[in-house]
Order: sequence, then structure tokens, then C-alpha cells
Amino acid sequence: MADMEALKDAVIKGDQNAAKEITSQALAEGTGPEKVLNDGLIAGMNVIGAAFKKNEVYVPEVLIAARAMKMAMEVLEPKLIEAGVEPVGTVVIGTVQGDLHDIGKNLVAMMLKGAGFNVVDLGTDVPPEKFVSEIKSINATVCGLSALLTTTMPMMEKTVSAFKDAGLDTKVMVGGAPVTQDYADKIGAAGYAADAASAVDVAKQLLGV
Ligand code: B1M
Repeated sequence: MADMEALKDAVIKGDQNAAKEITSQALAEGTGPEKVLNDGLIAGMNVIGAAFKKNEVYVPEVLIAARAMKMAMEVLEPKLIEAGVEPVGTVVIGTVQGDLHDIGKNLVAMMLKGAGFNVVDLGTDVPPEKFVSEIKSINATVCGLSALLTTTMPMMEKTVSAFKDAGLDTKVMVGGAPVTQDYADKIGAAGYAADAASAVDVAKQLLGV
């Protein structure tokens, strides 16, 4: 019988083969896809997220855990769709226009996926109008903006203004090394997160989850 504790452990250790194998076995034995997601994969990513927040693990461990989760998700995703399991929410995320840094943004996206969010990642150097059109087309309620340069931070404000001009009431979460809570308040962003694990908490707060 596939063990959810073993699956959680495989994610924590970043053992992608074990994560995929246990997921396949659990599904073949009739374990519900939602249970596999919540008690195995998300539970494992939660442990990694909490450890990352406390500086007990670092970026490489998070990336390896996320890769294990991704491998398992390849098997699980079709079953989740079949079962009609709804994601926690949808987040559109990207690095603002002019900025090519994406390591932190990718970590945030991975942690959000790990927490059960549907994440639409627009990549780097994303102009405000691209955020606007994507948010409109999928009706996303939360948008995450990342910036690593003091010179591109003002693009966050421009993006928030573009949302207002387009009549969108999207809740914006901002982050990145030079970004602060004060800056988020100044530009009218609904949320700020200092790291990838906190970004999950903030996204949940913004969605009222
Ligand atoms: Co650049 N770079 N870089 N760089 N780079 C910095 C940011 C810099 C601080 C280096 C320095 O001078 N000491 C400096 C910025 C100075 C400033 O503006 N204050 C700098 C500069 C100047 C530049 C260039 C201008 C250099 C040049 O060409 N002259 C240039 C700009 C290019 C551009 O963007 N247009 C440039 C280029 C690059 C590379 C392409 C070479 C590369 C990026 C590769 C990539 O991302 N694919 C790069 C890198 C790697 C860095 C450093 C070394 C590392 C950044 C990083 O990935 N950190 C960085 C110096 C440093 O930080 N030591 C530096 C690890 C990552 C996990 O952390 O991104 O902070 P971070 O993400 C964290 C949190 O901030 C938060 O969660 C993450 C995980 O905990 N977070 C969010 C991030 N986004 C979030 C979004 C959220 C919530 C939380 O909600 C949506």
C-alpha cells in the first residue's frame, strides 16, 4: 500500500524517482488524487517551505524538492483534472518589464504550485499590458510581481496603475530583494512577501483561503 508519509518524505528529500513511483502506485491502488496531492506532495512542500523560512534549508534544496513535486505532478495532474479537483486559486506571476532576474520568481511560482495554486508564469521582462491581457483572459484574482533591480521597481507601480486603468480589481502581491512592505503600501499593492514561503501565506490571505 503506497504510504503518504513516504511520498511526503520523497518530496522533502527531493527524490524525484520515488515521488513519481509512489504517486503512480497510490493512484493504481485507488487512493484519491486529492489525498495524494494534499497528504503527500503539498505536505512535503509545506515542510520545505517552513524550513526555508527558518534558513534551515537553502535555494538548492527547495529547487530539488520542487523538481520531485513536478515529476509526481506529471502523473497526478490528469487524475486531478478527471476528478474535478479545483486549485486553491489562480495566480499570474512574472518579473516586471526591464528586469531579467527570475530565480526568486521561479521559487515563488514553485512554492505556490506546491501549495496547490494554479500558476500562470509569464516569465521575465513582462510589460504591464501583457499582465493585463493575461489576467483578463483567465480571470485571475491574484497577480505576483517580482523585481530585483531598484531601476525596475517603478515598473511595479506602473503595472499596478495599468490594472486600475483597465478596471481590474486584481490583488497584487509584490516581492524581490529591494522591495519592502513600505514600498508595497506606497504603490497600492495588496500584499508583500519577503520570501517564497511567505508568498504562499500572502497569496492565501489575499484569496481569503
Ligand atoms: Co543581477 N543584480 N543584474 N543578475 N543579480 C543583482 C540583483 C544585484 C543586487 C547585484 C549587485 O550589484 N550586488 C544588482 C542590483 C542592484 C540594484 O538594483 N539594487 C544586479 C544588477 C545591477 C544586474 C545588472 C544590471 C548587471 C549589469 O548588467 N550591469 C543586470 C540586469 C539585467 C536585467 O535584469 N535587465 C543583471 C543581470 C543578472 C544575471 C542575468 C547575470 C543574473 C540573473 C539570472 C536569472 O535570474 N536567471 C543575475 C543574478 C543571478 C544576480 C544576483 C547575483 C542573484 C539574484 C538571485 O537570483 N538571488 C543578485 C545579487 C544577490 O542577490 N546576491 C543580482 C537568489 C534568489 C532566490 O533571491 O531573487 O531575492 P531573490 O528572491 C527571493 C526573494 O526576494 C523573494 O523570494 C525569493 C526566494 O526567497 N521574491 C519574491 C522574489 N520575487 C518575489 C515575488 C513575490 C514574493 C517574493 O511575490 C510575487
